[in-house]
Amino acid sequence: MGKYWNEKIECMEREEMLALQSQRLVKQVRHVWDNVPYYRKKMEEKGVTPQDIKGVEDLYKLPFLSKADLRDAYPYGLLAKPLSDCVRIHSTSGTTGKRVVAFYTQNDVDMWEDCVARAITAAGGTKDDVCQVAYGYGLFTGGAGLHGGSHKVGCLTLPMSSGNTERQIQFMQDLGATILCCTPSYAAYIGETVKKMGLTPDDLKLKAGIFGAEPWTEEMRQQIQASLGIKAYDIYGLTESSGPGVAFECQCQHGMHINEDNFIAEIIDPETGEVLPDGEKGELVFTSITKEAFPLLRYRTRDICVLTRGKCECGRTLVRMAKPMGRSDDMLIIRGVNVFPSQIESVLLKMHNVSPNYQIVVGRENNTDTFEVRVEITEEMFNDTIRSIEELEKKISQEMLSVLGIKAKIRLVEPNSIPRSEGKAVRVIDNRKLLD
Ligand code: DLL
Repeated sequence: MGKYWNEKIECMEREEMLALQSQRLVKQVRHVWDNVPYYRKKMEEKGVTPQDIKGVEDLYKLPFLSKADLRDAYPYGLLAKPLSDCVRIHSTSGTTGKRVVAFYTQNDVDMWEDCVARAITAAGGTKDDVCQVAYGYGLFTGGAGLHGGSHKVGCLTLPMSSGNTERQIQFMQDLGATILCCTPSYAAYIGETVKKMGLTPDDLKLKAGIFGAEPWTEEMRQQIQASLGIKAYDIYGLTESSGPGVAFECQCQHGMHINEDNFIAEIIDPETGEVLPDGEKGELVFTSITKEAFPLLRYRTRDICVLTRGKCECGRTLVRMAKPMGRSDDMLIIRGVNVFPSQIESVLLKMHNVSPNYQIVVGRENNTDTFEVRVEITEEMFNDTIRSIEELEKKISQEMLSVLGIKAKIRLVEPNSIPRSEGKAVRVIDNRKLLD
């Protein structure tokens, strides 16, 4: 088995890819215009018709879609196929407002699973692997997405879902799982539990992990790799665009390759909506050019990242996106300074004697924001002197100030005192929202 799932597409020359995207885009715009009155109205308001879209170069003429549109049109307003042609529904894990529901035809499911198969193959997966899927199953796309891709590759699939961590590890050992798929925070927890159970990575057959659904840093990657004895790969996606597999990491781990034959990516200035050149940081926007049931055009993801072109050493020509540094709506504004949880994680994981378990607590006192970072220390540190604990607090506080530009109160807490997550981690508690 080669290192590509679909070499022709994954290594396609730029000109050819642009021609393919253009042809698919023209067809998709017509499909949406004919079948989605909600978006057609948006196009009419902007004075655009399908005739104006002759290729990728005309993409900028189309109106954006946002999460607010999806909520407005809930549940069927953006459906582009009769419900009788749809075979599946998934939904976002968001906790505020109405959930977003996405619909899939059988062709949509096939395309999605094909994208995930590319990710598994890029992580070294073949039909000889045992793939343990520990993302949640259900409305969340993680379980179903990795499950479908794993089948497609022909791996022996272990549909564990998340939770019951000791049993998870027991199965991993007994059935010789070689690939683990879950959120990075859950992978870190599994790593911790392996150690607690008196096992080492040598007791497991794992070789790779495919982790995504939430931001995670390079430092976190190193920790997970060491605790499980694997190479850890990033995977990106969102319910609105089908699920995991919109982009995936290859062996080179220099950004995630976007499946451009199905999704056209743009980076825009989140304030003005202006399209930014490759290499500039901004909000990621996706246009799905092959989806039938729920084909979003110029969907604003709120994810902040950077695109890089140029051939990767793996041979793929697909554009790469950097690890998203957070969502524009996850960005905290503390005392007027923009703070991303990923910056805090990066500082903490560079320190010795702290674990990757932390929580950011923001509040307000006397009209001023309070900003506290709780972080667990390791067992070894816990048994150390108060003086050395105070020194560590001071060191973290200084480093945080130099990276973020504002002072955080660092509170070192006992090992295992911060709740663990089996899905997406809850890193931020913003008590200011209750006060507003
Ligand atoms: O999280 C889909 C998914 C499942 C991706 C499993 C990867 C693995 P949603 O619940 O709709 O879908 O959340 C989508 O999660 O807009 C990003 O903000 C964030 N996200 C997803 N993957 C990554 C990643 C799934 N690799 C939202 N790095 C997206 C950082 C990610 N953030």
